[in-house]
This record gives sequence, C-alpha cells and structure tokens, in this order.
Amino acid sequence: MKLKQLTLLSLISLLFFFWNCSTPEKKQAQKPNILFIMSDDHAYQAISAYGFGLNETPNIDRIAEEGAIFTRACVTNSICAPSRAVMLTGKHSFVNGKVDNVQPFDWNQDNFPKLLQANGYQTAMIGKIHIDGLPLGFDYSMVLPGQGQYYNPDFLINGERKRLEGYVTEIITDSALDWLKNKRDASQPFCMLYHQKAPHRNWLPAPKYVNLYDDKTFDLPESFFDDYEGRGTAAKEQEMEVNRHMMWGHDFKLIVDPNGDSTGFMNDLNRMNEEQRANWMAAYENENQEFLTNMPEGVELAKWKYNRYIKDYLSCIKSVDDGVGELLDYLDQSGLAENTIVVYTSDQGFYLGEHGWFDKRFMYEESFRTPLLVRYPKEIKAGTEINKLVQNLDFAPTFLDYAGINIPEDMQGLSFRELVGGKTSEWRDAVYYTYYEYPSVHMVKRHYGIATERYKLIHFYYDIDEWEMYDLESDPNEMRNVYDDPNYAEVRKELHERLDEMRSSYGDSDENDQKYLKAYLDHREKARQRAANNK
Ligand code: SGN
Ligand code: CA
Repeated sequence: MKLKQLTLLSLISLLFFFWNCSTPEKKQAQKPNILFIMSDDHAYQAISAYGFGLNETPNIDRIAEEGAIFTRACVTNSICAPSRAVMLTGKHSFVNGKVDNVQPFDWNQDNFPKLLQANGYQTAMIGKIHIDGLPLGFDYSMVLPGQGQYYNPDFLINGERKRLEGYVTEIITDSALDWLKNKRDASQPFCMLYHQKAPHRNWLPAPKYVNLYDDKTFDLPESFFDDYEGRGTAAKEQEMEVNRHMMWGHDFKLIVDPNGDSTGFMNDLNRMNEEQRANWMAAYENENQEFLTNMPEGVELAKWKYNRYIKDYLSCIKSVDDGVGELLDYLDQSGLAENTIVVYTSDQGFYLGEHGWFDKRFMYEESFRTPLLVRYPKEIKAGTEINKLVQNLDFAPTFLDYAGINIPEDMQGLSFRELVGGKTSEWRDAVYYTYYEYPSVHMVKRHYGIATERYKLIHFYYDIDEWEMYDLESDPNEMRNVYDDPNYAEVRKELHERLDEMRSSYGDSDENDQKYLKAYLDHREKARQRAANNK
C-alpha cells in the first residue's frame, strides 16, 4: 500500500513536472496568428456579402459567413498613406503626423507590428504600403515602391529593388503563400500584412480576366446625375466625376482619343511583355474601335464610360478575391485556420458612380466607410453582424489585445475584440474624421467632422468656411444638407458640442489644421520651385 502511494505520488509529480515544462510553449502556441488582408480602394459595394448585387466575391464572403461582417466600419481620413499610418499606429493622422499622401511618416514611432515582434511574433509585410522608407516592425518586407505597377511590378524586398514578371495581385498572393510555407519560423506565431494594390486606379485587370464582364451591362447608380443642389460648395467643386474627369487613355484605355490624338496609354502597354500586350489588345481594341467609330452622346456616353470603369474595377477585384481564397485554403490545409485571425478590409471606401463620382476623400458614406470582415473561430460566432462605428484606428489595439499584449495608453483606438466576440455591446457612439489633401488631384476640400449612428456634422475650411449636416435615417444618400434647417437646430447644437469635445480629447485643434496646412503649402511650393529649376 505504501509503495503504491509512493508511485502515485511520483507519477503526479512527474506529470506536474512535464506540465510545467510545457506551459511556456503551450502558451506561445496558443497566441493567435494574424492574417491582415487589406486591398486598396475596395468599395464595400463591390463585396457580395454586403448585398449590393454588383459582383460575386465568394472567398471574401467566406470570412463573413464563418465570422463577422461590420456594416459601419469607417476610416479616420479617407486616403491611402494616412489610412495605413493610422492602421499601424492606432493614432489619428494629426498625432502620427502622416496627414496626407505627401507629408513624411516617421517609422521610428511605435506601431503594432513592432510590439508584436517584441512579444514573440514573426511579422511580414507583403504588398502595398505606400509609405516611403524601409517599413519598420517587420522581419520580412516585400513592398511596392509608391503606388506600384499592375504589370511586371518592381518590389522592394527587405529594401532591395527587384522587378518581377507577372501580374501584381497574383505576385503578392504567391509571395504571401511562399512566406507562410517556406520563409517563416513555424515555431513562432505570425502576423502577416497581405496588402493588395488592386483595385486602385487605373484598374488594369489580370490577363485571365480581361474579358470577364464582356457579356454584361451595368446600370448607372441612381444618384449618378446628382446636381449637388442640396449640398455645399465642396461637392460642387470636386474633380472626381466619371463623366467629366476621367481620362480617355489612363482610365478608359483608349490609345487615341476621339480627336485622334495619342492619349499616353501606350506607356501602360509598353510595360507589358509581348504576350501580355497581345492578350490585352485582343480584349480591348475591337471595342475601342467600335466606340470611336460610332461614338455615343449624352446619357449613352455616360453609360459607356461608367461601364468601362466598373468592369475594369470589378475585374481587378476578381483577382483579389481569388487571392483571398488561396490564402484561406492554405490555412485550412495547414491546420492553421482555427488559431488564425483573418481580417479583410480596405484602406478606405470608394465611389462606384454614386453622385457621379469615382475616388474617395470625402466624409460622405461611400468613402468614409470601408469594408470589414473578421474571422476567428475560437471567439467569433459564424454569421455575426456588427453595426457599431468601428474605425481603422481600432486595428492596432485589437490585434495587441488578441495577442495578450498591453495596449499602450497613447493609442487612440479601441480594441473591438469583446464587441465582435459577443462579450459586450458597449461601444463608442460617435467617431471623428479629418481630411487634409487640398489643393490636390480631385480637389476635395479640407474638412473634419463627427459621425454618430444617425447624423454627420462636417466643417469644410481653408478656402471656404461651410458646415454640412446630414440625417442618414431620412436621407441615406446624403443629398440634403440640413445644417440650416430649423427642425434640426437642437441636434445641430448637440453635434457641435460633441465635435468640440472630441477635437479636444483627441488632441486636435484649429492650430493643428493651420500647422498642417502650412506644411502642405510649403511642400507644394518647394515642389513647384524644383520643377521650375529643372526646366
Ligand atoms: C493617384 C490617382 C488618384 C488618387 C491618388 C491617391 N491618380 O494620384 O486618382 O486619388 O493616387 O490615391 S492616378 O492617375 O495615379 O491613377 S491613394 O489611394 O494612393 O490615396
Ligand atoms: Ca486607397
């Protein structure tokens, strides 16, 4: 009996010993992996899970079916590089310093990949980052310089420039898979930023998709011929109308314009190899000739332009969706799916002809909002729908939270882990927005504003001083500015108060606006002088 007790005791201590030894690794292994997928200018209207009926994105939809879809995710500043800086730092543009596409970004400040790295994660950044300088916080980086090219793009691989043959979206996917399969250290948890350039302007589809929508005709969106009567000066003076501001070559892919002049599109074609170019010409040239010979007018011309735009745009998305499918399949096959958080988002939304527009920048819904789908089987119930105002400001704190790392106090976003996990329904009821890049391409005026679940209050400043207010419940398309409507006097007062509070709590001010305006104008002036000297 005594001996038996002794053996039992030693067995227990032995078990305890092994359990103890294995704890650190076990804990390590349990840290979730993060696959953060972002595309560029991908409108939520062009993801079938959002129900607009424009196109099919079965692979992106899968993330929502097996996880969550956010119906009112939004950005803090609807433009590329600033959005990425916010995503990395968890801080508003006026705090991280990258307020527009031209101001420098300081890579020495904290970002969430650096913090993951310091806590045992392996990190990689593959695709478009659009921020100059070697990306810091990554064990491996393979990024496009600037905007990058669709065909045979150059990459900076850990800082070294190399041109790769092929189509950008497919190359980025192949490289992401290669890193997951062959380059990473499988004993560590990983965080990979897999960030596509597509569907950014000028929308060159992959060789295999140049004919994807040949048999389809898309109807114009209902607000395509908006006359902006119910809006302010900013909406009237923008330069982002499909009908008026798109270019014959760059956007519509004509080699010669209707006057017979060369458009410059040959530059795009010259980057392709012979096979790619022959494939392209076979797909586009007959239709181009037919268009030039029987050129439509008025509404018919608008329809042609819109169709050329939307077909190219959606064809680019087809390759993005394929890539998501390949990554999800790999997670399944490798047994990683269960322990990997998958996020799909875009750097902001985009106009697909609503109000007659393309591009983004405005705090109006289509560009203010961004798609967001998240899957993490361990915590998120399949088919979850979140209608709260989540912002790209929240990515950094959310990822740190999932990884069990303290969220630095100076990060301004909130972790949405508990919200999406169904542990709480408490959330912020208003968000703050800023936009700075003016005067610039598309001429969207400087503005800032507040959005609540129902209302928006926006101030356009610099060369105008105008307030706009929208009631999304009675006017979801934001066609009628109610700022001066006496019925809204009370709401207007409350929104002003909330806006002032938010500006001060986030650390924003008129002085900030002036500081960044001056830096922007100085930058433009220097660029102008450089150009003049080079003449
Ligand atoms: C380029 C595009 C613009 C676009 C900006 C910013 N013109 O200038 O249409 O708004 O980028 O986009 S293009 O002639 O180069 O296509 S962003 O996504 O990088 O912010
Ligand atoms: Ca963008």
